[in-house]
Amino acid sequence: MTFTPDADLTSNTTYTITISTDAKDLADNSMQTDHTWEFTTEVITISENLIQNPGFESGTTPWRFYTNGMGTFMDDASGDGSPHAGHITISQEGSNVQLYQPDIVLEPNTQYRLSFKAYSNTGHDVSISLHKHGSPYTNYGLSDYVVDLGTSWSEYSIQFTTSGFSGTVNDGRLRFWLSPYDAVGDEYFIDNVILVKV
Ligand SMILES: [Ca+2]
Ligand SMILES: [Ca+2]
Repeated sequence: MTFTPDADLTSNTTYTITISTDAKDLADNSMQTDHTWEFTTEVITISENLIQNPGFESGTTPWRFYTNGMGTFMDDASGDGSPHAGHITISQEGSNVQLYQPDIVLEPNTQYRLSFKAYSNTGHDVSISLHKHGSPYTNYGLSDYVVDLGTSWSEYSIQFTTSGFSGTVNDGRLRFWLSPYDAVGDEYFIDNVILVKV
């Protein structure tokens, strides 16, 4: 006998199945008593992306670009298989050039995986940090991790364990740091930024 539910079952839930005495065998004999058993579905943890607007498909918010040189940040470039990507153009080098997203909620001493797609027109690189958004900018477990970008879309993945805080925080800043790698005329493209608990 095969039972096909109308809707998907919910994870981590106990279901009870009853075959009542209405059930009959091929010779038309009813069962003498109801037969009941139960089972529990598996626990499935769906890791939620902690990054807002991860593919730059809804404008540039809440991403922020800062440079003490000169440059622009827009969502006017094509992504890798999507209409938009984050697009930074450098018109004057700076010593502090960063694309970041604040207000990231993080649990202490927990494994996370950051992945993203990126390239630059010169293959110039970027480094990634995750730190407290405000002073004293405490590092939260990912510090100046250098990613060797190429000149066409590639996907990068970094696994790390949070540190530097003891209770859940909501003030993480994920930072793509372009100096000292950037140069005048550089264009950087970033898309599909995904930060999940592992
Ligand atoms: Ca995109
Ligand atoms: Ca490179």
